[in-house]
Amino acid sequence: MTHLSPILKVKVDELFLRWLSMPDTQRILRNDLNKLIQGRPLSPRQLSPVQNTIGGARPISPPAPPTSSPTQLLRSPRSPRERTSRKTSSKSPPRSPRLENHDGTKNQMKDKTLVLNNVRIVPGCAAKLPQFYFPLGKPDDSNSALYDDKLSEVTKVFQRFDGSVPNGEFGAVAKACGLPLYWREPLFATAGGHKHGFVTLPMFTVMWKSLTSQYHDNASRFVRLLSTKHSSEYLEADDFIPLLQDIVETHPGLEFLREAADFHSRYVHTVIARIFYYVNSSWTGRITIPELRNSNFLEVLASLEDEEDINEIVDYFSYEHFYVIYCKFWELDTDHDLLIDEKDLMRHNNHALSSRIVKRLFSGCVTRGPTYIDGKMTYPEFVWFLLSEEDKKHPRSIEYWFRCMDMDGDGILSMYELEYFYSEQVSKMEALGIETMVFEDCLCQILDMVKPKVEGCIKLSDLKNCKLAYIFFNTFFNLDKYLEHEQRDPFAAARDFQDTDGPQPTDWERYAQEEYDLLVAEEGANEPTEGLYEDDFDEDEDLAESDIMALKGLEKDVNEENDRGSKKPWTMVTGIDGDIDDDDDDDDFY
Ligand SMILES: [Ca+2]
Ligand SMILES: [Ca+2]
Repeated sequence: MTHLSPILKVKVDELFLRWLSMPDTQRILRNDLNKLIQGRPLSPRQLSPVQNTIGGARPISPPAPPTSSPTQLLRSPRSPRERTSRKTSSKSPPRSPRLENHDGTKNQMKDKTLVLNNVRIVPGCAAKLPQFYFPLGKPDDSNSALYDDKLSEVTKVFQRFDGSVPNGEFGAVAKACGLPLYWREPLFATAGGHKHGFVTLPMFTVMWKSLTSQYHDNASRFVRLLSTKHSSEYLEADDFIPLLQDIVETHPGLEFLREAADFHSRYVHTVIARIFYYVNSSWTGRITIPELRNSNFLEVLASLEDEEDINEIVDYFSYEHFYVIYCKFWELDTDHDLLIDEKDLMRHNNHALSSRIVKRLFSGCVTRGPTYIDGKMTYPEFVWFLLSEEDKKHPRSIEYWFRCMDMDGDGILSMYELEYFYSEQVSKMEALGIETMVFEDCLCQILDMVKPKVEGCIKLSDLKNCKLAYIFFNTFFNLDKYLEHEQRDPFAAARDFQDTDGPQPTDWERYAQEEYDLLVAEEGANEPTEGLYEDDFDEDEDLAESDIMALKGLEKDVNEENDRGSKKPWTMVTGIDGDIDDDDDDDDFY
C-alpha cells in the first residue's frame, strides 16, 4: 500500500487545484479576503455555495497543504489570485504574518508541482517513462551516417554493373552493406529482384532506407528480410528455403551436391529442422526476433563464407550430420514415403527404446502444429527425435522427453508416471535375465540424483538444473543406454563431469561423427572399391557407388569422373523417386 501513497497525494493535489480554479470558489475567496482586509468577520455560511458547485465532491475542507497553520485549516485555502487582488487594492495594508505564511504555503505547492513536472506526471497519474524495450533493436543515431556510407559503397557496386545487379552478383551488394555474404538472397528478394530478374540502385535504396530506419539490429533486419509472406515479427520454416537453397547452390563445401537436385530439399529441410530445434525455444514453430537474438544462428550463417569445408560448421549446416540423420531415417522408412510409424521407430537402434515411450512420441506431445499426422512421424519430426535421443543434455532434449513422460501434462513427473515407464524396463531386464531393482529403490536413487526443489515432485526445471537428466531419461525408456551407463567405469563418469569446462564436442557431435565413420566403414566393407578410381569402371554398380561417395562428400574427383561418365540421377541410389526401391539397392546404399 505504501507505494500508492504518492499517487494518492497527486490525485488530491489535482482535485485541490481544480477546486481552486472554479469561478465560485474564487469569488468567495475574494470576498473573504476583502472582509479580512477591512477587518470584518467571516461568515461560515458563505462556504455553502461552494459545496453545491463542487457537486458531490467532498465539501468544506479540501486537504490543506502540509504547512498550513491550524487556524487556516478552519478556512478554505487561499486562491493564488489573492495577491493580485491585494496589490490592486488601493489601501495596500502591510502584510499580516498569516498572509506571509499563506504565501509560503503557496510557494511550496509550486515547488511540488515542479517536482511533479520533473517526473512528467500527466493528468490521470500516468508517468511517462523513458523507453527501455526495443523489440526491433535500439536505435543509434550515429549509425545513420554509417548507413549512408554503406549506400555510397553500394552505389559503386551498382555502377560496376551499369545500374542493375543480377541475382548471381548480389553478394557484392551484401558485402558493400557490411552484411554477411549469404544475406544476398533475402536482400535481392526484398528489393524486388525476383520480379524483374535484377535490382536497380533506386529499388535497393528504397528497401535499404526503410530497413535501416525501422529495424535497428541484425536480428530484426534478418527477420524482416526473410518474412516476406506474413508479419515481420517471426520466421516460419518455409521462410528459410530460398536462403538455404542459395547456400546449397553456391557453397564450395556442397559442390558435390549440386547435381543431385533431389537431395537439395532433404538437406535444406534437415537444416531448417535443426535451426528450429536449437533456436525456437518457445516450441511455437515461429522464430521470433528475441529468439534469433539469443541464438548463435546469425554468427554461424556469417561463418559460412569463411569456411570451405561445410562439415566444420557443426551447428545446423554440417553435411555429414545431415547424412547421418537422413541415413537413420532411411533405415526405418522402409516404404520410403518419408513417414514412419510406431513399428518403424521401434526398430531404431535395435529396439533400444521402450514401446511406451514410442507410443508417447506418436501421441502428438512433441509434434507441432500443422505437421502433425496421426500415427506418423514426418522427416523434420524425426530430426527433432534423433537430436533429442542422442544428446539428452541439451535443454531442448530435456524439454522433449519431459513432455513425453508427463502424460497428464500437469508439468510434474509424478510417481505413477515414473512407475509406468519403469515397469516396462523391469520386464525387459527380467526377460534378458538381468538383475533388477524394485521401483522404490530406483525412485530413491533418482530423487537423490535429481534433488527436486519440492520433495517427490520432479519438474522440468529440476531436470535442467541437475545436469544428469540423460541418466534419468535413459533409466526410464532406453535400456541399452541405461545399461551402458550402469556398466561404465565410475571414474570415467566422474572424469566426464570434470572435463566439461573446455570446448568439447556435444553428445550429438560425438554421435554424428561415430555414426558417420561407421556408415562409411560399412559402405567400404560391403562394396569392393577396386576400380572405383579407374577410368574404365563399369556402368551401373560403379556409378551408383560413386554417387554414394559423392553424397557423402568424400571424393570430388570421383564425382567429376561420374559427371563425365553418365548423367544417372541420384534417385537411383536412394529410390526416392520410386523407380528403384528394391532391396538390392538398399543393400548397396548401406
Ligand atoms: Ca514410411
Ligand atoms: Ca504429470
